[in-house]
Amino acid sequence: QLSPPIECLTARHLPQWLPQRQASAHKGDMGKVVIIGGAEGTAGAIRLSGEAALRSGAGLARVLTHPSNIVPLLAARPELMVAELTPQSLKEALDWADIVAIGPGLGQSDWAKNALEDVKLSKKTMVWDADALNLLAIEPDKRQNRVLTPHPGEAARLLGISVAEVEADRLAAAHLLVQRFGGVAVLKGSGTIITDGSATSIAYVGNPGMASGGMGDVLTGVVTALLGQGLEPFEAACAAVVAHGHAADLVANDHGMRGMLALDVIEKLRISVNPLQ
Ligand code: NPW
Ligand code: AMP
Ligand code: MG
Repeated sequence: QLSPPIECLTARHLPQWLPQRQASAHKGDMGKVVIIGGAEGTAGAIRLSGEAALRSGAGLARVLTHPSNIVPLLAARPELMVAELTPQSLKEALDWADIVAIGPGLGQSDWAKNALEDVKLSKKTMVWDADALNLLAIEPDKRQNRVLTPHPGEAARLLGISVAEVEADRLAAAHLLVQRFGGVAVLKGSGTIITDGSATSIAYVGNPGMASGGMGDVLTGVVTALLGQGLEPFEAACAAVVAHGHAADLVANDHGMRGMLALDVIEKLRISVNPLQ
């Protein structure tokens, strides 16, 4: 039996996923997203996800986080709505949101585990990253309403194999992630693979300048925002990976790769998520 072809994605694909906004667009239409994460000391991760969601066009972005992160986050990005992550705030936010992302900087404490248990009850479309994936590796489940964004280390934990085994056959690892956990898998790294188990794409964007802390937290925000703007999970994941990688390529064109920061990539998202039609 022949496998379906694997599509190779480049920045030229962006206009097909990211049409111009309608003149009548309003913030309630552009995606109400909630992003959950940021234990004590990792305000950075959740700030990067929240800011990337806004720079990718989310209409309204709420962040639920550790109380110590609230003031720094609001000072850095007043456009975000920030609140303490409690069972009550989470319940309200899950009712309000169109899309839910969880994991960046979340940690694996009981506080984190309880939040993930509550999120699991939601039928909203979700993005699981970072510590949400580490917790999923401990307590696996399968669901379709979810985009998973593991790096090879997280994929290895999810699959119970070594990083070397993931990297030896990235395509097989990505398919196995979907078989075991459902939904859409984004296996990050050079040549990011996106699959929903039937359609599969590989992204020819991005560069080794992205090998620095916080880059994946940015991708989480981009996927979440594009889901909020109505893209289907597989196309949102493809478009996000390409917009994110292309933004990093624009940074590299201007300044080179070494010393590239996640915030530099967010700055260039303003170009990559607004492709010329
Ligand atoms: P090694 O080191 O090569 O043996 P972890 P994390 C392995 C938050 N962050 N790409 C690698 O193996 C995140 O959101 C906060 C990547 C190592 O064992 C998370 O919540 C920031 N890894 C939390 O920190 C900025 C690869 O995987 C492990 C790999 C932990 O996330 C940083 C690393 O992964 C960060 O985003 C590959 N190609 N190949 C902030 N500013 O607040 C092998 N590995 O242990 O899950 O740690 O990704 O840093
Ligand atoms: P994380 O490890 O979660 O911070 O995610 C890292 C992000 O940077 C992912 O989107 C990776 O695909 C990307 N990235 C890291 N290193 C490279 C590389 N050498 N080439 C292309 N993309 C990379
Ligand atoms: Mg990460």
